[in-house]
Amino acid sequence: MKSTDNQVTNMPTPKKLSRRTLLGGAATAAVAVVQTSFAKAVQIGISGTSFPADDPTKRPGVPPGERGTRSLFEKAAKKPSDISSRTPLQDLYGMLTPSDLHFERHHNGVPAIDPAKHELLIHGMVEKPMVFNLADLKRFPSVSRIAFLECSGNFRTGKETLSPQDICGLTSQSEWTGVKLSTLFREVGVRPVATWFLAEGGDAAVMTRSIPIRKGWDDAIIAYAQNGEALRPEQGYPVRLFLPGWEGNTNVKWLRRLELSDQPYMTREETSKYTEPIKDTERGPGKFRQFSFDIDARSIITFPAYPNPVQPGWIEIRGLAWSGRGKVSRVDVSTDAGKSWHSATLQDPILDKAHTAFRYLWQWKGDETEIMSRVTDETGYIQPTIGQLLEARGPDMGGYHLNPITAWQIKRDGRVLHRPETWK
Ligand SMILES: Nc1nc2c(c(=O)[nH]1)N[C@H]1C(S)=C(S)[C@@H](COP(=O)(O)O)O[C@H]1N2
Ligand SMILES: [Mo]
Repeated sequence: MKSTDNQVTNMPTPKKLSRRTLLGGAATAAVAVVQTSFAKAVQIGISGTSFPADDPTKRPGVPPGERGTRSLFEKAAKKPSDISSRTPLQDLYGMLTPSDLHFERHHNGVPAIDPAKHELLIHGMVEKPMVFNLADLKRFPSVSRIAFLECSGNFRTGKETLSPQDICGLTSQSEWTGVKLSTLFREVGVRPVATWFLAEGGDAAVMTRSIPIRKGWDDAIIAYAQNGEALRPEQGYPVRLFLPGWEGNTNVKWLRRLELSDQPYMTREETSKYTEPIKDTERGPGKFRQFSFDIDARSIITFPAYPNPVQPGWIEIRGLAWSGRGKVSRVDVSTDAGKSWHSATLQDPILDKAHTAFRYLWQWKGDETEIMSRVTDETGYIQPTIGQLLEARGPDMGGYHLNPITAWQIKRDGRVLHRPETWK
């Protein structure tokens, strides 16, 4: 083992096991790693009879429990701030986000709601205003769909020591189950004059957003379940609006009211927030884009990525790609700082408005370089560079809907660092 391995890696170098090391005797590197983690587990006080013995074949294991647990060796966590917490994309596999690692964004905390008392009112331009409780909602035909949810403020840059979680951890993917909003629209008899509806949450932020009616008729879901269980409180228990492919903010959690109207309501979240400055030349100076609902296609390499180092040899570059406008059609990967591009393998299933896993096999010879990915969605939209975003949106792009190609610098010693974007 080279000396750098001990300093930087949290993945032990696979070591060839001889018959002698297998049968005991000198401690192998792999065993040493396990013992270190075990010691940590003891330190944080989770050990006890349930934790593996030195030799787990020598005493019975733990009996089944009421709920499963994650291995104590696994450290993936959301690293919360006061207002949000981010999915640790670099620690996950495949296309689904474990529910307890789904990102969170709350404008005034997570309310505690008794589902027996919660009601959803649908009124305004309808024939028959109605109130539905949770049991009512569950009696309607249900739908399930796997789709991502992303906050439109999902972007960070500015220093090298940022992980995929830091840069774009405000996106997660679940299977959402509930009743189609179109089913409820028919039930209440939405009047043809209605062109918008207001969605209102029952949290301390009383989040409100105006949504064009066509999204309600199209694929909006009143979701009460996520990944096979009831919604988590953080995700809007007991019901949230789920709008596939639309900016996270419109997916109102703890949903308590829908009001049908013939115009948008111009709430705080669609006037002072969640709008983007547009180029002076487009509509005159000081103009903002409003109701920018679609999440633009984006991809990110989650391995290799900071903080995990690499070693020379064959590396499976892995990442996620998604688009709010449909399916991912292709992902290209560059391992020479954007000079040449190679098409990555997409993992089935490739779903509409869903995180899609990609991979590309690369032999790293140990030279310094930059790697990056670029997605194209089925509308033909190609993920832009930060320069192209600037060109299209102007120098003051604001903080929403930023989806630039993200590059990782690979250093000679195997360190992987974010390449900060510079434009301000
Ligand atoms: N009622 C309510 N709904 C809300 C919010 C909120 O604060 N209150 N935050 C919004 C924002 S900005 C985002 S990005 C998503 C986050 O959903 P999540 O916490 O389930 O990931 O919920 C949206 N819906
Ligand atoms: Mo958000």
